[in-house]
Amino acid sequence: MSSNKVFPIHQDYDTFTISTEWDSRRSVTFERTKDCHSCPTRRCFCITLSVLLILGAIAGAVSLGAIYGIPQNQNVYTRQCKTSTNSTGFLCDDRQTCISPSALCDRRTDCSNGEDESTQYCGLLPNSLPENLVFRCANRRSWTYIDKLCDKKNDCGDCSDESTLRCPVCPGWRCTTVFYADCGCIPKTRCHDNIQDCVNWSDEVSCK
Ligand SMILES: [Ca+2]
Ligand SMILES: [Ca+2]
Repeated sequence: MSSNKVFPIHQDYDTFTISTEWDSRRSVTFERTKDCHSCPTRRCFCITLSVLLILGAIAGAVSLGAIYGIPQNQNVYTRQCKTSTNSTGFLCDDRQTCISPSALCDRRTDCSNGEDESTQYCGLLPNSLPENLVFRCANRRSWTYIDKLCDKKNDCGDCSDESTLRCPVCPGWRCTTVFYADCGCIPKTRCHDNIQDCVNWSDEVSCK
Protein backbone atom coordinates (compact mmCIF):
# COMPACT_ATOMS: atom_id res chain seq x y z
CA MET A 1 0.00 0.00 0.00
CA SER A 2 1.42 3.23 -1.03
CA SER A 3 1.55 6.22 1.19
CA ASN A 4 2.44 9.81 0.92
CA LYS A 5 5.39 11.27 2.71
CA VAL A 6 5.99 14.83 3.36
CA PHE A 7 9.50 16.14 3.21
CA PRO A 8 9.51 19.67 4.35
CA ILE A 9 12.36 21.66 3.15
CA HIS A 10 13.29 24.78 5.06
CA GLN A 11 10.32 24.80 7.39
CA ASP A 12 11.25 28.26 8.47
CA TYR A 13 10.77 29.44 4.98
CA ASP A 14 7.88 29.63 2.68
CA THR A 15 7.99 26.43 0.56
CA PHE A 16 7.75 22.69 1.18
CA THR A 17 7.67 19.63 -1.12
CA ILE A 18 5.42 16.51 -1.20
CA SER A 19 6.72 13.45 -3.09
CA THR A 20 5.37 9.91 -3.49
CA GLU A 21 7.09 6.53 -3.03
CA TRP A 22 6.10 5.21 -6.45
CA ASP A 23 7.64 8.10 -8.20
CA SER A 24 10.05 10.09 -6.21
CA ARG A 25 10.74 12.19 -9.21
CA ARG A 26 7.26 13.59 -9.01
CA SER A 27 6.86 16.14 -6.45
CA VAL A 28 4.68 19.08 -5.80
CA THR A 29 6.01 22.20 -4.25
CA PHE A 30 3.67 24.38 -2.23
CA GLU A 31 4.13 27.89 -1.18
CA ARG A 32 3.28 28.79 2.37
CA THR A 33 2.29 32.22 3.36
CA LYS A 34 4.95 33.85 5.43
CA ASP A 35 4.01 35.80 8.57
CA CYS A 36 5.77 38.17 10.93
CA HIS A 37 7.25 35.27 12.91
CA SER A 38 8.63 33.14 10.07
CA CYS A 39 10.76 35.52 8.14
CA PRO A 40 13.22 38.00 9.60
CA THR A 41 12.77 40.39 6.70
CA ARG A 42 9.01 40.27 6.92
CA ARG A 43 9.21 40.63 10.70
CA CYS A 44 11.29 43.75 10.35
CA PHE A 45 8.78 45.12 7.89
CA CYS A 46 5.93 44.40 10.28
CA ILE A 47 7.72 46.03 13.21
CA THR A 48 8.57 49.09 11.13
CA LEU A 49 4.99 49.36 9.92
CA SER A 50 3.68 49.06 13.51
CA VAL A 51 6.05 51.76 14.75
CA LEU A 52 5.04 54.05 11.90
CA LEU A 53 1.36 53.50 12.65
CA ILE A 54 1.89 54.27 16.35
CA LEU A 55 3.89 57.40 15.55
CA GLY A 56 1.20 58.49 13.11
CA ALA A 57 -1.50 58.00 15.73
CA ILE A 58 0.49 60.03 18.27
CA ALA A 59 1.09 62.82 15.76
CA GLY A 60 -2.61 62.87 14.91
CA ALA A 61 -3.64 63.05 18.56
CA VAL A 62 -1.20 65.89 19.24
CA SER A 63 -2.46 67.81 16.22
CA LEU A 64 -6.11 67.41 17.24
CA GLY A 65 -5.29 68.47 20.79
CA ALA A 66 -3.49 71.56 19.56
CA ILE A 67 -6.42 72.51 17.35
CA TYR A 68 -9.41 71.63 19.51
CA GLY A 69 -8.50 71.03 23.10
CA ILE A 70 -5.30 72.42 24.39
CA PRO A 71 -5.30 76.16 24.97
CA GLN A 72 -2.87 77.96 22.73
CA ASN A 73 -0.86 80.03 25.13
CA GLN A 74 1.04 81.86 22.49
CA ASN A 75 2.16 85.28 23.61
CA VAL A 76 0.73 84.82 27.10
CA TYR A 77 3.79 86.46 28.57
CA THR A 78 4.77 88.83 25.78
CA ARG A 79 1.18 90.16 25.68
CA GLN A 80 0.85 90.77 29.40
CA CYS A 81 0.25 94.34 30.50
CA LYS A 82 -1.69 96.43 32.99
CA THR A 83 -4.64 98.54 31.94
CA SER A 84 -5.33 102.05 33.17
CA THR A 85 -7.26 100.50 36.08
CA ASN A 86 -4.25 98.34 36.99
CA SER A 87 -5.94 95.18 35.77
CA THR A 88 -4.46 92.46 33.58
CA GLY A 89 -4.82 93.34 29.91
CA PHE A 90 -3.72 92.47 26.38
CA LEU A 91 -0.75 94.33 24.88
CA CYS A 92 -1.16 95.42 21.26
CA ASP A 93 1.55 95.14 18.62
CA ASP A 94 2.59 98.75 19.21
CA ARG A 95 3.80 97.59 22.63
CA GLN A 96 2.08 100.60 24.21
CA THR A 97 -1.67 100.09 24.01
CA CYS A 98 -3.06 97.83 26.74
CA ILE A 99 -6.68 96.84 26.21
CA SER A 100 -9.03 95.07 28.60
CA PRO A 101 -9.49 91.32 28.00
CA SER A 102 -13.13 91.68 26.96
CA ALA A 103 -12.04 94.03 24.17
CA LEU A 104 -10.62 90.96 22.46
CA CYS A 105 -12.86 89.45 19.79
CA ASP A 106 -15.71 91.91 20.38
CA ARG A 107 -15.84 92.82 16.67
CA ARG A 108 -14.44 96.26 17.37
CA THR A 109 -10.87 97.09 16.46
CA ASP A 110 -9.02 98.32 19.53
CA CYS A 111 -5.42 97.65 18.51
CA SER A 112 -4.10 99.73 15.61
CA ASN A 113 -3.13 96.61 13.64
CA GLY A 114 -6.38 94.85 14.46
CA GLU A 115 -4.64 91.97 16.21
CA ASP A 116 -7.33 91.99 18.91
CA GLU A 117 -9.78 90.74 16.28
CA SER A 118 -7.39 88.49 14.37
CA THR A 119 -7.98 84.81 13.65
CA GLN A 120 -4.95 84.04 15.78
CA TYR A 121 -6.83 85.08 18.91
CA CYS A 122 -10.44 84.77 17.80
CA GLY A 123 -10.29 81.73 15.53
CA LEU A 124 -11.41 79.18 18.07
CA LEU A 125 -12.76 80.78 21.22
CA PRO A 126 -11.88 80.50 24.00
CA ASN A 127 -8.88 78.24 23.33
CA SER A 128 -7.33 80.67 20.87
CA LEU A 129 -7.24 83.42 23.51
CA PRO A 130 -4.30 83.86 25.88
CA GLU A 131 -5.17 81.54 28.72
CA ASN A 132 -4.52 84.12 31.43
CA LEU A 133 -7.38 86.26 30.11
CA VAL A 134 -10.02 83.52 30.22
CA PHE A 135 -12.17 82.40 33.17
CA ARG A 136 -13.70 78.93 32.90
CA CYS A 137 -17.08 78.81 34.60
CA ALA A 138 -18.08 76.13 37.06
CA ASN A 139 -20.35 74.42 34.57
CA ARG A 140 -17.34 74.15 32.20
CA ARG A 141 -19.56 74.74 29.20
CA SER A 142 -19.30 78.48 29.65
CA TRP A 143 -16.47 80.92 29.94
CA THR A 144 -15.96 84.64 30.24
CA TYR A 145 -13.15 87.17 30.30
CA ILE A 146 -11.36 87.76 33.57
CA ASP A 147 -12.45 91.39 33.64
CA LYS A 148 -16.03 90.11 33.92
CA LEU A 149 -15.35 88.66 37.35
CA CYS A 150 -17.09 90.39 40.26
CA ASP A 151 -18.75 92.99 38.07
CA LYS A 152 -22.16 92.11 39.57
CA LYS A 153 -23.32 90.59 36.29
CA ASN A 154 -23.96 86.89 35.92
CA ASP A 155 -21.80 86.27 32.85
CA CYS A 156 -21.37 82.55 33.44
CA GLY A 157 -25.06 81.91 33.95
CA ASP A 158 -24.32 79.91 37.09
CA CYS A 159 -22.96 82.83 39.15
CA SER A 160 -19.52 81.21 39.43
CA ASP A 161 -17.98 84.49 38.20
CA GLU A 162 -19.80 86.30 41.01
CA SER A 163 -19.55 83.76 43.84
CA THR A 164 -19.31 84.99 47.43
CA LEU A 165 -15.93 83.36 47.86
CA ARG A 166 -14.53 85.03 44.77
CA CYS A 167 -16.23 88.35 45.37
CA PRO A 168 -16.63 88.85 49.14
CA VAL A 169 -17.41 92.54 48.80
CA CYS A 170 -21.02 93.36 48.01
CA PRO A 171 -21.54 97.05 47.35
CA GLY A 172 -25.29 96.60 47.78
CA TRP A 173 -27.24 94.17 49.96
CA ARG A 174 -26.23 90.52 50.43
CA CYS A 175 -29.00 87.93 50.58
CA THR A 176 -30.35 84.86 48.87
CA THR A 177 -31.97 86.50 45.93
CA VAL A 178 -35.21 85.76 44.19
CA PHE A 179 -33.70 86.32 40.79
CA TYR A 180 -30.84 83.94 40.12
CA ALA A 181 -29.14 86.49 37.90
CA ASP A 182 -28.45 88.68 40.93
CA CYS A 183 -26.03 86.07 42.36
CA GLY A 184 -26.69 86.96 46.01
CA CYS A 185 -25.96 90.67 45.85
CA ILE A 186 -28.46 93.31 44.84
CA PRO A 187 -27.76 97.01 44.35
CA LYS A 188 -29.05 99.26 47.14
CA THR A 189 -31.25 101.06 44.67
CA ARG A 190 -33.51 98.02 44.86
CA CYS A 191 -33.90 98.20 48.61
CA HIS A 192 -37.23 99.48 49.96
CA ASP A 193 -38.75 99.75 46.51
CA ASN A 194 -41.74 97.52 47.43
CA ILE A 195 -40.46 94.78 45.11
CA GLN A 196 -39.15 91.56 46.60
CA ASP A 197 -35.53 90.82 45.65
CA CYS A 198 -34.49 88.67 48.63
CA VAL A 199 -36.16 85.38 49.50
CA ASN A 200 -36.55 86.55 53.14
CA TRP A 201 -37.73 90.03 52.14
CA SER A 202 -34.71 91.54 53.90
CA ASP A 203 -34.29 93.97 51.02
CA GLU A 204 -37.61 95.50 52.06
CA VAL A 205 -37.22 95.06 55.83
CA SER A 206 -33.64 95.37 57.01
CA CYS A 207 -31.59 96.66 54.08
CA LYS A 208 -29.41 99.54 55.19
CA1 LIG B 1 -11.82 94.52 20.01
CA1 LIG C 1 -19.69 88.90 35.94
